[in-house]
Amino acid sequence: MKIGLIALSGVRVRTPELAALGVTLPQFVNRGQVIASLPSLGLLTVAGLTPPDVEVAYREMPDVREQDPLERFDLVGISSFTAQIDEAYALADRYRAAGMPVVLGGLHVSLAPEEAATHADSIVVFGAEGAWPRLVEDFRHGRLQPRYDGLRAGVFEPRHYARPRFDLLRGRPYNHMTVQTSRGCPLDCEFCAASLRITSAFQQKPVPLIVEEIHAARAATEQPFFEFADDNTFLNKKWGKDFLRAITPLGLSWFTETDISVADDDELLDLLAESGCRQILVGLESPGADDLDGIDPHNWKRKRCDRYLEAIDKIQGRGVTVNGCFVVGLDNHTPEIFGRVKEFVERSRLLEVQITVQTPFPGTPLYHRLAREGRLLQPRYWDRCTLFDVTYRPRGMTVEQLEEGLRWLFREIYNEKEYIRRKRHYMEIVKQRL
Ligand code: B12
Repeated sequence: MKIGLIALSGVRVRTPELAALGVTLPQFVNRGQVIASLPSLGLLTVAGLTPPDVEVAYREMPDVREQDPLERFDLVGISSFTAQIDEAYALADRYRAAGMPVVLGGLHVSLAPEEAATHADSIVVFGAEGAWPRLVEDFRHGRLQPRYDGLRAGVFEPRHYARPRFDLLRGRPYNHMTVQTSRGCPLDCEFCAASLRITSAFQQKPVPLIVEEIHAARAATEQPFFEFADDNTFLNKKWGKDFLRAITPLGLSWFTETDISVADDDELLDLLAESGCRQILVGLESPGADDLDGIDPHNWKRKRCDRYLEAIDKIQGRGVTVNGCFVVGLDNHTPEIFGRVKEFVERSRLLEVQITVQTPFPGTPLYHRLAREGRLLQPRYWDRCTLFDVTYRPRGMTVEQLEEGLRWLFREIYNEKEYIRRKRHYMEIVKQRL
């Protein structure tokens, strides 16, 4: 039996003016090309959970063209993010029309299962752990069920965990690798559409398993740069220190996503720098406390906001850069937000910045609220869930003001001159600390 696991890779933007701008902004494009090469860790995990006597093929399709011939498999598994779900459905329909049964799984399928079920022989909702091994056994015995619910907790326990099949990436021309160290995030921001939505509790992988995964990933790629595919790696400082001590001897270069509280702990920061961490991506979301009111149930980010500048200096002073993420179009934002973000970026000396537009991904609390308030622009706008396309009526400005403000910020922040200025500032901080 041969199972084909198909990843729709690459990045997506819909609004033509933004797409056009994207190709002319050097810093934005560079990062775009790097991230677009990341593999589907979801499908490598599914491959790891497949019984060893079943052959697995992993394929990446950056661009699905109708005329491309379909490779033959006994069973096809396709992963899903919202932005490319229509491409995933079209591909699933073609495989099924050619007589190959299809299983759909992943974030979008978990958030919109009824819709996904109309394009699949079976769907897997939540994690593949606890579902995929059962599904493969059922398929072998001719009793495939239309839906399998995977685990939302305990996914890293020995009886459910399987190491992702990094070996399937051998020969791939990219050296960026993803490894997941945790799943979920208790901050629970209203707009978040990441792994938090397929978990019922924050879960951390035992450190020895992460080290084994790193070795396996290294065996498949020469000198990989690691991106930890987490929502919030250093939530638990004690676990974080154990993890950093374990990976320091490995001599890695790496990146992860976490929250600003890493700056509270000097020992953690020192370990972070020693372990080869090059950059942490932090969701700052907005420069002012009032902007952040209500975005997470405990107003955690609102309470932290006043200390953002100090925290960024502290982290970057260790030689670890901060990629500060801002979301524009929050309910408390008015058109003056664009200028304030620009000003904050200048003051902060952040080396890298990510600006996105608030996006009501289906199934998130934000989606349900905006639907209730009648503010969604279209009933179904999944291909615009790119983080760069406006899909709802903002509260404090018009759709056009939000679109224009986003483009203005892109031009102001992602240009060579600005980047050089930020780099110079960053070097000053590093020198001060030496
Ligand atoms: C790495 C990454 C990428 C990579 C790799 C994509 C890929 N092919 O996997 C790249 C850079 C290409 C990418 C692109 C995009 N991304 Co991205 N990306 C991530 C990131 C950082 C990690 C994802 C990951 O590896 N998770 C770990 C794995 C193990 O989890 P998983 O995929 O959920 O898989 C588990 C289950 O879902 C399930 N499963 C998954 N697939 C399948 C398939 C089958 C058959 C089965 C049975 C089960 C199953 O089993 C797995 C194990 O339990 C997350 C943010 C984060 N911190 O999580 C954003 C994230 C997934 N990306 C996001 C977005 C918006 C995008 C883009 C639209 C950005 C853009 N404008 O282009 C594009 C999407 C284009 C596309 N091709 O789909 C959003 C998606 C939200 C959503 N609900 O759709 C996230 C959550 C970030 C965010 N800010 O919200 N991304």
